[in-house]
Amino acid sequence: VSLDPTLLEAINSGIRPYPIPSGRVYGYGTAGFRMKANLGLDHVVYTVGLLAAIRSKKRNATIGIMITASHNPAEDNGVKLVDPMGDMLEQSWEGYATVLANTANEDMGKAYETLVNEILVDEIRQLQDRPANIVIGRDTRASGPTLVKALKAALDAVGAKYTDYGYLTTPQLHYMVRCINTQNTPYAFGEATEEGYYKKMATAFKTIMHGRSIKGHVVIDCANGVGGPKLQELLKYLPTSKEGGIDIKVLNDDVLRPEVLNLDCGADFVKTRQKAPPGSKATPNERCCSLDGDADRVVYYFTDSNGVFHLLDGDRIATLGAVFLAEMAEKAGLSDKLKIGLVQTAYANGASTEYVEKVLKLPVVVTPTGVKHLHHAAARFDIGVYFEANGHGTILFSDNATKIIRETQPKNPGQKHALDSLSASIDLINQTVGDAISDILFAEVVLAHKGWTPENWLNTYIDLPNRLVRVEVHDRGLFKTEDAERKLVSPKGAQEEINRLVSNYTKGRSFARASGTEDAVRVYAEAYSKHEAEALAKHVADVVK
Ligand code: 16G
Ligand code: ZN
Repeated sequence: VSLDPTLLEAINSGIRPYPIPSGRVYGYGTAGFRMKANLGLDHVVYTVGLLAAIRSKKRNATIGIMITASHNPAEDNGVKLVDPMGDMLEQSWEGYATVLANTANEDMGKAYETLVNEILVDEIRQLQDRPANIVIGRDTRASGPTLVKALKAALDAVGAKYTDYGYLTTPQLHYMVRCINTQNTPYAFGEATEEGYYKKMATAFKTIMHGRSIKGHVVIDCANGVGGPKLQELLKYLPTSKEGGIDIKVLNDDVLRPEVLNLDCGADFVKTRQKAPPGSKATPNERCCSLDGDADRVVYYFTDSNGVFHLLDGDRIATLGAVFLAEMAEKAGLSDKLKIGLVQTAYANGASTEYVEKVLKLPVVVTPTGVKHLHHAAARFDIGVYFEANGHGTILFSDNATKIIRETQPKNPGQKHALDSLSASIDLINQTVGDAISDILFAEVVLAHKGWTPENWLNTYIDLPNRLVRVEVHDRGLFKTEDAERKLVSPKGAQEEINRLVSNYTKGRSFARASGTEDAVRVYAEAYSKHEAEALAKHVADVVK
C-alpha cells in the first residue's frame, strides 16, 4: 500500500535538520541506542519516534520512549523504547530500529512506508488510521531537550499523540507505560502520574513495615542524576524515622551542573572501583548505596570497623529478597503453591549460587547478560527474583501468585501478617524493570524485618574472590558462546584451553564473552583465593588475546 505522499514529505522535511554525520553506523543494542550525543543521536531519536508510532499502532497501546545513557559519561546520551506492559522493546523489533536509524534523510519517508507495509501487513488499512500514543521521559543530561525536540518533530510528522513527562527515572517511565495500558483492567498497575508512583510505593512501604523500625540511616549516592530529585520527592510521602520510617541521607544530587553526572560516584563507579565515592563521609558500618544516572541500578556497601570496604552487589540484593519472600511464603502457608526462583547471569558469584541452591533450596536459572534475558526467565516463576551482579534487577510476581496472595484467607495473625507483607511487596517492587529507589526500600524493609546490620547481611555467605578483565581483541565478533555465555563455541579450541586452565584451580570457574556495549572481550574468573582468581583470569585472558 502506498502511504499519503504528504505524510512521506512531512517525515522527510521533519528530519532535515538531523542528518547522519558521515561514516556513522548505529545499532539498537542491549540497552537501546547509546553514544556521544553530538554524533547524530538527534537523527537516531527522530527515527525511534517513527518506529514508536508504528509499534503503538501495531499493539494498539501506549509506547514509552526514554532518553538516557544510564551510567555513561555526561556527554553521552541514548534512547530506548518501552513496550506496553512496561518491559523492554520486543527483541525482534530491534532490527527495524537499526534499519531506520541508518537510513539517510532523503529516504526516510520511503523507509517508513516500507516498514509500515512490512509490519502492519495484515491489517494495514485499519491500523493506519489507528492513533499512535507515546509517552516520553528523560534524565538530566544537557543534551536531553534537543533530543526531545527531534523526537517530537517525528511524532508530529506522523500525527502521533504524546505526553512529555519531562524528567523521570527510567523505571518511572516504565511504570507510567504500564499504568496507562492497564487502566480499567483487572491488572491496573497504578495511577499514571509521579504522585501515583510515590503514593503506591509509600503505602506499600508502610504496610510492610508494620510497626517495625529501621535502625540507623542509609546514605544514598544518586550519581548526580535524575534519581536525586525523585528520591527527594518520594521522601515527602514516606514516614520519617520518628514515625517508624526511614532516615535517608541524600548524597550527590546535584543536577544543576550536568557535567558531574556519574563523575566519581554512582553504582558503576562503586562496583568497578570497589570503593565508596570520594565524597562519601560514611562512618563505619553505615549502610550506603549508590544509584546510576537513570536510577535503574543500585548497589549497597559499607566500610567495617577496620576500615575495610565491602560491596553488597546485585547478587546480595537478590538473595536478601529471596530469603524474605521464601520465609513469608512459608509463614503464609503458600510454600507449595508458589514456585520461587532466582535468575542470575554467569557473572553471579559462585558462592551466591551455592547459597541459593543449597541453603535456601531454591532453583537458579542462568541467562545471558542483559536485563531482557533475565526478565523473561524470571517471568516463568510464580515469584521470580532476578538481578545482575551490577545491581540491575527486580522481582516478578505472576498473575497466579498475585491472585493466590490476595485471595488466601488468613487463619491466624501470623499468617495474616505474612500475606499482607507479600501483598505489599507486590506493590513496593517495581515489577516492570529494575528500580533503584524501589529496590532500596525493599532491601531496607527486609533488613528491618531480619534485624540485620550490613555485616550480618554480608555474612550470609562468603563471596569467592574474583577478577574481571577487559581484553582488547582484533575481532570480538569471533567470540561466540552457548550455555548462557559460559562456553565458547568459537574460536575453535579456546574453550578446551579454558577448561584445562580452570581444572588447575580449587573452586575455579572462568568464562570469556564478547561485550555487547564495548569493542572488547570480557574475562571473568573466580577461585578459592584472590591470588588464584587473578592468575586464572590472566591465563584465560592470554587464551583470548
Ligand atoms: C547493558 C545492560 C546491562 C548489562 C550490560 C553488559 C540493560 C538495560 N543493560 O548495559 O544489564 O549488564 O549491558 O554490558 O540490559 P557488556 O555486554 O558490555 O558486558
Ligand atoms: Zn541505568
